[in-house]
Amino acid sequence: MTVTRIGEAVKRKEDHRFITGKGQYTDDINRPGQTYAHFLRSPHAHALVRGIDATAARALPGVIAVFTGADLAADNIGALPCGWMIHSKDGSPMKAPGHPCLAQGKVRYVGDPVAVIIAETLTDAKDAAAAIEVDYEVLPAVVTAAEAQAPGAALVFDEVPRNTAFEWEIGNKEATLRAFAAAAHVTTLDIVNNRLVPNAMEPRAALAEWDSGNDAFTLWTTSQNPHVARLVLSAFVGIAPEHRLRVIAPDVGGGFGSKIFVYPEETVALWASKRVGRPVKWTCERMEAFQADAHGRDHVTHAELACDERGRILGLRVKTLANVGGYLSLFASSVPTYLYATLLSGQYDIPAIYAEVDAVYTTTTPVDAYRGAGRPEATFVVERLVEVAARQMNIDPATFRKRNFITRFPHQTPVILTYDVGGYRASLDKAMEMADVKGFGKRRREAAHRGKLRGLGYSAYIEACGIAPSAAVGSLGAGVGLWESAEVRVNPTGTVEVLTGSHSHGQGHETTFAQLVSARLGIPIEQVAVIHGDTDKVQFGMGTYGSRSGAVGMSALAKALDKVEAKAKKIAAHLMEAAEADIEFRDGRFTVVGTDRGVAFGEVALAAYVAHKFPTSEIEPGLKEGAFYDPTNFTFPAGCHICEIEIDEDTGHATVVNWTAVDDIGTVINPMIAEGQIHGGIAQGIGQALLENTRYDSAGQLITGSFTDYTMPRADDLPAFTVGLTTTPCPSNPLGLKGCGEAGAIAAPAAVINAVTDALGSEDVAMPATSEVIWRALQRARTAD
Ligand code: MCN
Repeated sequence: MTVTRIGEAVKRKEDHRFITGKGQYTDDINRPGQTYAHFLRSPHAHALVRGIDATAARALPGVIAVFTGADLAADNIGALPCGWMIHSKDGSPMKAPGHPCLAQGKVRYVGDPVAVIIAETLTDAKDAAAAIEVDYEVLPAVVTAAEAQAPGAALVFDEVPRNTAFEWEIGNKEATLRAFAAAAHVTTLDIVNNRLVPNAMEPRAALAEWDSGNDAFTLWTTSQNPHVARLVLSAFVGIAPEHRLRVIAPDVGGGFGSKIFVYPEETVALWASKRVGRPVKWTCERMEAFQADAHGRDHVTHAELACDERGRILGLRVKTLANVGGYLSLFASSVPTYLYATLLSGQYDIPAIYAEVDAVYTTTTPVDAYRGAGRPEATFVVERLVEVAARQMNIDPATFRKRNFITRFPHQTPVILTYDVGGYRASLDKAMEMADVKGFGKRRREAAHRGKLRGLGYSAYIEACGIAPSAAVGSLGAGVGLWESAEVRVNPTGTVEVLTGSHSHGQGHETTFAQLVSARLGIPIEQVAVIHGDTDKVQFGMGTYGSRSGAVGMSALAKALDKVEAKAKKIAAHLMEAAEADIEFRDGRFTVVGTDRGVAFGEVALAAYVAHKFPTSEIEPGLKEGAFYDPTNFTFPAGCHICEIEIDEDTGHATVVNWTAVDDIGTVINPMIAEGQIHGGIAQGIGQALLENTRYDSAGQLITGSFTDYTMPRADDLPAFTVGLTTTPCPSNPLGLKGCGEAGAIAAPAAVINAVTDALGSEDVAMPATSEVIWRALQRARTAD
């Protein structure tokens, strides 16, 4: 039995069940009499659905029902909502015609669900899908945002001209124009931020059950935010009143943002469970997930940086086309706007910034949040511009960065955010020392002897985490702020249950939240259970994304613990017949200051319930407290990653040989978990930079639709990471925490590409910098020579 401390590398409590195969994922759960759902999906990127004939399918053995969009409409099941409202620069509201769960007359991407078959077995359901006749009138596909905006392009929605959902702007256009007019040097880059498929280890799944006796539903599902899912399914889609819908997100095997949204399949399974009067199970298959899970990134950006003759940044100008796919997914409007363009100041003191973002429909899978969501795209733009500008001006890239870092806090950027605290130079200096930048020249020369080109790249990233304080979100013009809830239930024996609205799907909350309780109450971590992911147990919560669970979820827990301690103190005072003001709580004991009298936390807990040695007219029995926490600002994790890469001159193959990450994530609860989070993010960032790409052909067919064509990073693609920390505690939450869950994915792509371009001596290389891309760059350079 161990009492843990904040800052201690406690091993993850949940890992015992995961590594012994005792985790309970949605697909592990089965209900008596359950049926199986299979979705018939569009083989076309863009087509009118003239008719669906399911007569033959319905007659096949094992088939219980076949439903189409018409059945949902007949039951008044609404479209999926389209997230935060964005207004275009002309003041008009974004054009979001809605996302039907099953096609209503038209399909808008390959994989768009057209019908669902409910059958006794999955095989029966799949066989029946082959027997459904769909009369499609195929329309031209539009795959890229530029193509979709071109005159004469096919319209994804008839009512959305130029396929443009919104044309948004941020910053000061005139001031930026003036900055560029005064510039001694302008750096220009055209950047493609490649589209990614999230590929969580566990695919999405749903098991829905309708209780006819109470007309109530239970949905087990792979959600990162079960309460928000319940709210959407109830208030927007209209499946059932909120109190008659229980959503349980049991163990979830990763999400990386892709499980925040309410998708068609989970919604249809829930609705269908009542229609067929039996539980309905659906588990996405891997290749199906490539088409059906929301993708990430897919920005095309024209970016310019204006500098004076000494390399001081004067202004930054950006025009980004964000491909949102066939429908506007739940957070798709906020990712390329509030989460992207507000971070375009990076770590730099930039006097003037102006950014324009067009969100464009195409006939591709919808695009939404994926680890970092907007912030990796912003970091990539800023860190590539800075790197290229430095090289063009013959200034050492580290010196260029230091010359432009923000050094005074709080710092108001020209793109709304107020950075509270930071130490950017300290992170860069520490990273340079840990990476032995001084010895790089020698390593480069040694590599050249082996026929390798060696390069070094920096990425000084910043992110806004702890999404999303009401105060800050209000100033961004969006209506909703996102707080978090926590309840601490102290049992009579002194053990504790924490109920949190955060959801752990790989981040180790069962350990870190328990660690906080153990440290605060002085009780062994083994005596603390963390309960999450069930709307019947936790009343409401906003869930996990935007690296918010530490900064917001644990702050709510800290607030609830304050209340527990305050009440326990009152009880302890009565137990020891002392004045409350004389009671001190430390290391799990309440003592009367200046005496040897004391009671353990457990004794107070017992007294709170069963041995009322206190007037219940004054103090209510029991020890259970709850809190909601709404932060006053985002947290701003920042740091510097340095990548060292070697390129084989003959094949173009790039090998990441060293990785140094110095991150400022404020106070650290559990360094082992935080490091693990940073490692995972770096792996994903390296994947984006070197390997992963989502490609459609001109007909809108996904040609990277499996792991055969879509290259995920593997262990042998990655070096051992060297991770260090600098710490500036966050002033806007009681624990001083900043998030760490996305940092690696935000920092890594720019560090890799900066290293590749350094090795090649070229200015630009597109992501992913595969062997072919690099080999071609080498050939071009040779031809130019
Ligand atoms: N932590 C800490 N000290 C800090 C900050 C955090 O010890 N200063 C701990 C926290 O207590 C928590 C973990 O580190 O146990 C991550 O905390 P935080 O940065 O607040 O992130 P969240 O818990 O909110 O997780 C969300 C984040 C996001 S947005 C994505 S995407 C992501 C990520 O976490 N998806 C993941 N990490 C993932 N890890 C796994 N295994 N699977 C995913 O899907």
